[in-house]
Amino acid sequence: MKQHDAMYIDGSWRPAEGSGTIAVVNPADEQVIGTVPAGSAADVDAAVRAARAALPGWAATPPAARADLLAALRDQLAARAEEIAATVTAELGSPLAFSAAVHAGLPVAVCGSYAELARTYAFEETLGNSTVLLEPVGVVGAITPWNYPLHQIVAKVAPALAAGCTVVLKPAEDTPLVAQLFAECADAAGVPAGVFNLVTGLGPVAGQALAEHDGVDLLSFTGSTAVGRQIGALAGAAVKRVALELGGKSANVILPSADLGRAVAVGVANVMANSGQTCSAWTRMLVHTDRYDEAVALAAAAVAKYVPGERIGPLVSARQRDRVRGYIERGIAEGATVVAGGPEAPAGAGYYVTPTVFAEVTPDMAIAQEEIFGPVLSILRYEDEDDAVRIANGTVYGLAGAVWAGDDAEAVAFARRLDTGQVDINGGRFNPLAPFGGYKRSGVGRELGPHGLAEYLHTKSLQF
Ligand code: TXE
Repeated sequence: MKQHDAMYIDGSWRPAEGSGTIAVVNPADEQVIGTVPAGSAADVDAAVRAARAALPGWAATPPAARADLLAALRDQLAARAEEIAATVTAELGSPLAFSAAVHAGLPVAVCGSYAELARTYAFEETLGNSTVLLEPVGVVGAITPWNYPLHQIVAKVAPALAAGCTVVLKPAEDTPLVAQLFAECADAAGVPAGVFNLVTGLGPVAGQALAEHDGVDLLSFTGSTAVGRQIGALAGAAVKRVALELGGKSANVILPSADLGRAVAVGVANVMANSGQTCSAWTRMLVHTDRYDEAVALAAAAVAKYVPGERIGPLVSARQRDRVRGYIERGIAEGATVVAGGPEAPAGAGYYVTPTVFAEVTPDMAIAQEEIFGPVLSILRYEDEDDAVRIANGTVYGLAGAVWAGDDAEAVAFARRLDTGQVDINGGRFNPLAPFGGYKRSGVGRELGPHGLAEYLHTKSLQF
């Protein structure tokens, strides 16, 4: 696998200011597969300066030319899809087929949708006697997590570039290699020097330096609620724009009229995807009491097919594995019933946990309230529709969810009562134009589509 012992700043690969490095580990076999520079505050400063210097030129580039560049970037990502999939599998551990379809495929779709949007978006609008100019916010500091390492990068960088902003990216330390690949793609696509910059490094060092930097106009962060709070506080103190995509505890509500078999099968697949390391995962399945036992049996049977090391990968790190196992033990201690899996780890190397289903979960339990971020499903029962709404809305989060019913209209009527940013109706299909983001403590702002683009734009009104 090709690697850089340098960072991409101002259009070229430069050595880091210090000599620190970060080891990258394959979570499937615990072997070190490479090292990347551990960037310092000085490296972040160099990258922010480059981004600031490049801003006037890029902001003045016509949207159609920005669109052409994003189309070229999409083509680069598509051309290198195999390499991208192999890299994500090596540093995240996801099965290769999933890496190819999702980790490599999704960014192509998202980058392509921003190439289109840059071309068609109304960067100027008329309101009565005013003309409103939509202008780039400026230099963006993007801090991304490891769970969908390339998607998270593209979901920030593509709209930022479409808007005319310049970017400094600090990717997760667990998955920096695909970030290097992305920088190569940006370079090959012809992104001008300084418009996109990559600083690898640790969160509390490079991430913190970026979040605190005066030269950054907008912070876009995806990750834990704890760090999101700190970033939001820094942005508040500096009065700068912030977008936060944080955790979730989404509900998969199966109404009595639904096709139970399909709803459970899709629901289980949703939670197991990416080893459960998905902020929008439907980790709480809500089933009417009359069909509860049937749903539990179906879910337990479905999960048994997720054999670790075959259909489901490891977790990203020993820390995440221990955290998830801790939640499984906690669920047992709180009195929930394990109907599949449990805390015993599969034998051998790798940060695996056994896919687990809990039944008889009550809304007050930690496994019904907190983000576990692993292949663990909690099944709760409800008595009637009001009860289901109460349970679904009864966490601090509100990122995603699903509703299943005999027809879409019934599901939509229920979805209107949910305090959450995105709901899949009777299954749903991914749409790169649909806004994604949280109600409540799941975050601030939206990603993807025109709503995601708007985060990177200032409005200036001219009155005539
Ligand atoms: O996240 P962190 P972690 C949730 C999920 C998971 C938990 C912990 O529940 O179990 O968070 O994951 C950078 N200043 N999500 O510890 O630390 C860090 O380098 C600036 C949900 O890995 O928040 C990385 O680039 N930056 C989620 C990024 O923040 C800092 C995805 C995310 O890491 C920093 C991932 C600091 N002080 C985890 N400290 C989602 N919403 O999809 C860390 N970082």
